[in-house]
Amino acid sequence: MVIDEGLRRVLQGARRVVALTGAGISAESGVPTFREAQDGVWDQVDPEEVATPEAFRRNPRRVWAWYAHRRQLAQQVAPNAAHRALAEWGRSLDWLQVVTQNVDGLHQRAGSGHVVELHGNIHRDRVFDGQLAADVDDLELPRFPETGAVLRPDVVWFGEQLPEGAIEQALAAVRSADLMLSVGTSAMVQPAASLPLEALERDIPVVEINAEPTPLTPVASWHLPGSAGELLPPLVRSAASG
Ligand code: BV8
Repeated sequence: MVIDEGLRRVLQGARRVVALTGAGISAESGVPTFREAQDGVWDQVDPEEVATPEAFRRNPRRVWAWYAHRRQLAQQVAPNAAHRALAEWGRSLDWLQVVTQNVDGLHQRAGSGHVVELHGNIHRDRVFDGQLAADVDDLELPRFPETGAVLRPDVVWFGEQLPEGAIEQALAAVRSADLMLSVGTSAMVQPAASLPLEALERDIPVVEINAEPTPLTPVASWHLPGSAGELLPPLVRSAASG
């Protein structure tokens, strides 16, 4: 990978970094992204149709089956070189704030100390505060022991607000950063996808690392095409060699 002189200078001068990450950073750990064909049993699933409160209201068992499957996958995989490179870089900077759209918890397992989970965490449950459809057979759904209330995965579905304070924390980090990365995200889901644009509006350089071009590519300061596991370690080494 060729790191041009301009990018090298920005990397070596960076002290406060924000890294926005998406499913692509976990791909090399073996976690399928939404955009790829779902693995095996879930190749018919359209996430925007299943990852919604309405889908859970109507068919909680099907939504739970998809999340239980993905939770098990996430428990079986390990962080990859990309997660580890961000954790390592964070130890030599004033700070590195990970802002992830992923729910797999792999950044924390890799040792990143500052992680904002914009879309929740698949390993946690919370009480479903909506109303299941009248004809739903709600037997065998996971329930909160003390009250018997139906549980749901503690993730953010399409059409739902992000966790309290998450986007504010992410924006605060972007506004005081001197460099922003966008790694392994299709840069389409809002409000996450607006964060790199906020950086660019403040003349904060944005480096995109992604396997394919995205709507961010034309405006990013640098676009490094390829896999996060291959591109992030040398990029962090170049930053640390300053
Ligand atoms: C909200 C958790 C307020 C659950 C997820 C119209 C216009 C604009 C916005 C909207 C609109 N209509 C509705 C909206 C709002 C909506 C939205 O943005 N929709 C999109 C589809 C247009 N957003 C919301 O609803 C959000 N809430 O806005 O609240 C509100 C309230 C009511 C009404 C309106 C607004 C909540 C969104 C959160 C949804 N939850 N995940 C779960 O995980 O099950 S989103 C989920 O999909 C991910 O978190 C991720 O953010 C998103 C995309 O998934 P993928 O594409 O797989 O992953 P990613 O984007 O990361 O892409 C992978 C990339 O990696 C690819 O580009 C690939 O090339 C690359 N790659 C692959 N391998 C590698 C790689 N790159 C590097 N290395 C590799 N090895």
